[in-house]
Amino acid sequence: AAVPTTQSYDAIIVGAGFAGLYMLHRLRRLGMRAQVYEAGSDVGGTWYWNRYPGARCDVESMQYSYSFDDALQQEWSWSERFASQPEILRYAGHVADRLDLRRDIQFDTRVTSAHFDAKRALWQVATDRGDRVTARFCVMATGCLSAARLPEIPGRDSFAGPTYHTGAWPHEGVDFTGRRVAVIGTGSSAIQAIPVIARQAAHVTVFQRTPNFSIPSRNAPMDAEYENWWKSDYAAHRAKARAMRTGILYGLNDKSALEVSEEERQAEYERRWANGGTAFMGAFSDLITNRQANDTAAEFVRNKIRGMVRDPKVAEILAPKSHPIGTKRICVDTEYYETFNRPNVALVDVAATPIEAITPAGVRTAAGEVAVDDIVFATGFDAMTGALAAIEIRGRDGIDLAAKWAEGPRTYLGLMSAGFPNLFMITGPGSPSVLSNMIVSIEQHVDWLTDCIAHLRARGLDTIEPTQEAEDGWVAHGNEVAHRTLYPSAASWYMGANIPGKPRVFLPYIGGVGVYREKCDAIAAAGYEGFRLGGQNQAAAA
Ligand code: NA7
Repeated sequence: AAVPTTQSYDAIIVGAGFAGLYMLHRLRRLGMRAQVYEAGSDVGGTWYWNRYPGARCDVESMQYSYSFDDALQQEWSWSERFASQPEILRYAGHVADRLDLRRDIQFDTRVTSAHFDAKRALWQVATDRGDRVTARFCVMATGCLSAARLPEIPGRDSFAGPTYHTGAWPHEGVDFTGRRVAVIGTGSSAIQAIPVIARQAAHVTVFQRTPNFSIPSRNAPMDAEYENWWKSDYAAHRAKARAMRTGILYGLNDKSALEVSEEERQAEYERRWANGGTAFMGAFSDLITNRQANDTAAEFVRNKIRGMVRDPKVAEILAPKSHPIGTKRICVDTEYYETFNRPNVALVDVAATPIEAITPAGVRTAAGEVAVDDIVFATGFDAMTGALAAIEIRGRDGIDLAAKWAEGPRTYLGLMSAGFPNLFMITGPGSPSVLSNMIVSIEQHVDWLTDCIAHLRARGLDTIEPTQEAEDGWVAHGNEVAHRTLYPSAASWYMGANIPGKPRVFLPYIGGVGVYREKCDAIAAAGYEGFRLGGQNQAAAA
């Protein structure tokens, strides 16, 4: 039997991470009634769930924060160059308190479906707690790396001991003292967690399928002078960051790696290696577009790995050779490679000897069984589309979003999909999202959406929806830009390659944060070009 709709709102926001929090704040300021549903018991999104040891942001803390409120950015102090998960979570909590956001957030609640009622131009939203509500607008602030994924390994659930996924870590923490631990995966999460677990556990066995390139973070307590430099002119620095390709302010060299001497090239890499962090990829302008240029950076890092890891056989297994550097998300670490010099750490090359099964006692590969007490799955996420696919989303004429996206996501600007009026995605597929400083991209989307909703209201309009033509054009453009780079050559989660059966489509927009913002702004300035705006009583809504 149908449960009656009990509440109506102007907007429903799904998720109370950095996107949902800021969206709520902005809609309130428009005088709208918005309700947020959040699966976790508190705010923070990614930083609420990913509590694994060593979890840390790979964007510098002075840049990984909201910029919309100067008092907020001035009063908050980060204790380290790269903030740890607990500190970022405290920050999210601080923002929620300061803006009094929690009173409009219902926690421990998952949205299960969202259906568009075309007659009334309203979204009907249902939750796993029995809520049945309606709203004119529905904003998916569901995150890009929020649907944790366990691999299909035979016997996976037969293991006798505890298992963990980095993206759903127990809140009380895990004590690995005296224990033998298996870590499956060597992506960003594993690379942060392994050194910390290895210092505590009796023994760690790392199961690596594909090695990754990682740059030392050179993390350190916050330098007071550096903090002051940012804060003394925060607005100007932020403005510069917003115009950058990644939304992160750091020095980009506009020279090609191939136009300089070997000496100059090595010096540039050395300087960036010593500085630490993802700014390494800014060493030359053509690292992600020219394979030969890329090879020089990749070989530099491989040589660093060979220098850090004492056993040459282990070093070769750790040195990535199958993908260009940067085409899988570049990792940032603290003593990752050095950890393999520890007597209590072993590396299993799963590419050579694949995992055959998980047994009650441990992990069995073609090379034999490794007995362990705990298994840590650092196996990643169903990126960018997984969280949306988990909700039954039906637009006009009952069309199902997952079905529409069966061959890969189709959006206009990564903000909306044709046939789904008033359904917005924050940092959706087709926007820079995971290729950028997420907070910069989140603020850009939320600001754009707020202006868009204000525009509709000012004109007495009810709906906005992209045209099929605009969407097709954007998808084609996104593919075209991606294929000008080396990215599609790697079997990465950017390509959907980590999920068996997921179509291979380059998910984020690679044209750059600054360029993308200009496009979005120009489209708005032209009266929301490529969108159809309608009113309930207007023929245009049909
Ligand atoms: P990632 O980057 O998707 O890494 C997942 C890792 O797990 C990666 O090394 C995978 O190897 C490995 N994996 C996945 N399935 C298996 C199986 N079946 N057997 C062996 N190894 C497997 O996820 P993270 O959580 O580290 O990082 C995600 C993002 O979060 C990160 O980029 C930051 O933005 C934050 P593969 O490469 O597929 O061979």
